[in-house]
This record gives sequence, structure tokens and C-alpha cells, in this order.
Amino acid sequence: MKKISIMLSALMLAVGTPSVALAQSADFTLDTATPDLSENEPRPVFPVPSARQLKWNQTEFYAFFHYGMNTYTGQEWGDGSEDESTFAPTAVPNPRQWLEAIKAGGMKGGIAVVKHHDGFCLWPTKTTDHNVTKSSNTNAQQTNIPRDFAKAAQDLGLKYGFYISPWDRNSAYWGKKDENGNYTDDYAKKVFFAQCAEMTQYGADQFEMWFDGATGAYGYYGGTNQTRNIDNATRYYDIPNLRDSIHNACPNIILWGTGGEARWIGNEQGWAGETCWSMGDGTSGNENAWKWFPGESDAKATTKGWFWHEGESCKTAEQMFKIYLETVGRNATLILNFPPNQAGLLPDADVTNLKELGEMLTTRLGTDLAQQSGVQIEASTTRANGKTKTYDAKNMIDGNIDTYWAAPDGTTSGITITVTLPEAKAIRYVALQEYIQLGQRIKGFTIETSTDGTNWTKKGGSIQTTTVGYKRIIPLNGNTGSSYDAGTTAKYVRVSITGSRACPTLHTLSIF
Ligand code: FUL
Repeated sequence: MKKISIMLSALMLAVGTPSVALAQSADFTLDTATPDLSENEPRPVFPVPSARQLKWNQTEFYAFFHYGMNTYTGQEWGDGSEDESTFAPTAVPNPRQWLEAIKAGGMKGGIAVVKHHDGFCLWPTKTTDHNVTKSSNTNAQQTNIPRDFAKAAQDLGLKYGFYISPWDRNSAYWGKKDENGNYTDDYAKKVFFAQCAEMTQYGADQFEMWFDGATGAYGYYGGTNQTRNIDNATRYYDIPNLRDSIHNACPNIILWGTGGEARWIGNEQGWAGETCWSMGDGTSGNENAWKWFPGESDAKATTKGWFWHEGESCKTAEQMFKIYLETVGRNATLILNFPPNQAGLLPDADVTNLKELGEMLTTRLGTDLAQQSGVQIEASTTRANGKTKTYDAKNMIDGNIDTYWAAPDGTTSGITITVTLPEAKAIRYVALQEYIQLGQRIKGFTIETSTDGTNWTKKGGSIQTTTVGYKRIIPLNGNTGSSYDAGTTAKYVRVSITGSRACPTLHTLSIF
């Protein structure tokens, strides 16, 4: 595909725009490819995801592991003054056990915290002495979380990535200013970039790097014990440059938070808006925003914090399933946190509840009735075939995410898609997935069921059936909290599209 980079430099110089914008100029490309008209494909509705954003979205449900100095101090935010020997695991931490547990929980990957705000590094880094090798504890001296985590993930066929806190309350360099009151680039160059580079060496196949947005407070800062802040994280960490360097080393990494390739969903309770665009900000996004910025929901599976704390308990499988429906089922990804304990292991209770969650996901959402033999599907309108491609309704039930149904240009409402099962069954969920390579389009739909094909009942209670996006799961009883009841008996399911930004596309329609 032919692409022309628009070098904004000349333009920017003319209007005197600051250097940060210049550094980002390579990001702006115009797609000048001539569409292959012989395939009659719908034109994209911008913005659209990058290839790496699309792959990232397909990860859907993954774990967060907060482990480190705080595990041994009972804190959530250490101030950076902690002695290295305070990090004293009672056994060599075992990331493989963490990952086996979350795999059983139905997750496709995980992100390990390797440095939190206290600056203590869980690997033998060259960038600071504040790391595992300086602890007097022999288990600590053998700890290398990124190495062991990456290896275990690769062995188990899981995606993986790391959380490296940009804010570092231990480092003397963080937030330091020169004699003229300007921030120095010592921290970015000597510490943070180097730490990110060290991380990339643990595997080129990482899927996400997590940079939280904290911009400073009181800290140890090399023994100065003072309050420091930064004014602009993007500039301070030279994010455009850092992002390019990381992408060069690990092409599939999505920079979360500071770095801007996926957004915070706006709360830590594990829910996205019922309306949720992959553009814009917050719980619902914004239909008119210019940038593809899909939502990630970060939530805790335990009761006391991100890190392990004495006496905490783990959410039940049923509670986690509700969170799943309200995030993955609403066009967001879900990163659910499980904190390893002082032995560097996930506690038994967490492992048990994860196993139950995995079984629940398989029972409830594991067998797509629309993909069983004898199912028929019809759309009231379908785009004309291309030379080799079709846009048939059947593409929604063929189990192939690369084929899709599409409406003709200009048809954006009044469309019905009807699925006929071989016989009436108890059903509880309908899931839809747009072909988001061409942009997120649908903005209104309804779901009805019928036993005779004549009398229809609207389903989903008062749930707002607005956006679809990467994935939308509607519990037919309208209740995400107790979605798995006796179900509704239906032979026919009808999805009506009532509004769309352009002709709608769907690659999958599932019934569970
Ligand atoms: C936040 C941090 O301040 C918390 O400690 C935690 O790591 C959370 C996931 O991100 O920004």
C-alpha cells in the first residue's frame, strides 16, 4: 500500500509550533492507496486501528500482577527510601505459577509490574543499584521477574508485557532541574529509556507496555527527601521518540497511558460505558474524536489494593464474570489484577476462583450456537459481491474473523439480520463484532427473539444497545449481575441495526 508521510515540519515552522509536534510528524500519514474497486469493499470510516492496536484488542482479557517492594512493606506506594533487603521473598518468585492460574481463568495474557513508583527494580538492571541483586535475601538475588515471566508466557502460549513506572521516587534524577529551573533529561536518558530498552531484550513479542500517568509527589529522590513534580509527561519522557524506539524493538507493543495507544476507561471498578467508542476518552469515548484510542479497564480482583496485603480476599468468579461482561462485553479490554504474596506466589484462594471463572466462561460463552450445523442466517440487505470477496450474512457465522457481512453504501438503518436455529433452545447472550479494520460504525441496534418467527420480544432490558465495536455482549435478561438464569427459549434471533456512521459491517454474530 502506498503511503505518503506528511512532513509537518515546514508547515509547523511557518506557524511556530513547538518541537514536540515536530517530533510526532512521522505519525501522520495519508493513505493514498487507490481502493481495489473490483472487490466492492466499503470505504473505511476514520479513524481506524493500526495493525498493532487490532492485535492488542484481540487479547481481550489479561492479568495484571502487582508484586515488588510494597509486597513486603504493606504499602501501595512506597516513597523510594526502602532498603533493598526489605525485599525478602520467602521463596524464589514463580511467575509460571501466576500465569498458569490466569490461563485457567480464561485470560490470554498478563502484564507484570517490574518497577513501581518506589523505583525498586525486579531484575538485575544496569540503571540503578536499587534492585533485587542488592538485597541480602538469597531468593531476592535469584529473582528476575521479566526473564522468568517472559519465558513462562512463551511456554504457555500467553501474551505478555511489563509495567515500568515512569515516576521513580528513588532516583536522584527524577524531576531534577538545572540551575536555570529547567528539567534535565538525565532521568529519561540515563534511567527510563535504558530500563525500557532492557525490558525489550526480554522478548520482541510483547503486546503492551504500561506507563501510568503519575506526575510526582514527595519522594526519597537520591536522599534529598523532597517534593518533586513534572509539568508535561509526554515531553519529559520524550514519548514520541521512546514510542518509536520501543516499536522498533517490539513491533506489537501498545504503549498504554502515557504513550497513548490505548486509553484508561476512566475508573478502576471494572466497567466501561454501555456506549463505548474506540475513539475519544473516558468510559464512553467519543464518536467524533479523530484518533483511534481503544479503552482498557484496569480492575482489582482482591479487596485491599493493587499489591498483596495480609487478610485480603479475592472476588468470586461470579463477581469477576460481571466485570467481564461490563468491560470485554462493552468494547473494552480487561486487565484484572492478581497480587502475588510474600512467597512470590498467587494465593490458593485466587487460584481456586480463577479456575472457577475459567469454567464459567467456557460454560456460558464457550459454545456459539450460531456456529453449529443447521443454522440459517439472513440479512434484509447485503452488499454486492466483489471479484473474490462476498459480504454475505453467512460470513457472520463462519468462525472466520477475516470475512464479514456488510450493507450497501448509504444503508445505515432499517436493517434486520435473522438467525434461525435448527430447534428452539434456552439462550442467554448475543454477541456482535464489527469489522473494525474499516472503523467503528454502528450506533444503534436492537435484539429480539421469537419461537415462531412471527411474534417477537425485545431483549436486553434497559441496556443501551448503541455501540458495538470490537465486541459487544448483551445478556438477554438485561442484567450483567445475574445474567446466567434459566435463559429465554428461542428458535429465532433478530438483530436490527437502527443507526450507523456508514454502511455497517459485522464479522461475527454469536448466540450463547
Ligand atoms: C496507578 C498506580 O498509581 C497504582 O499504584 C497502580 O499501579 C495502578 C494500576 O496504576 O496509576
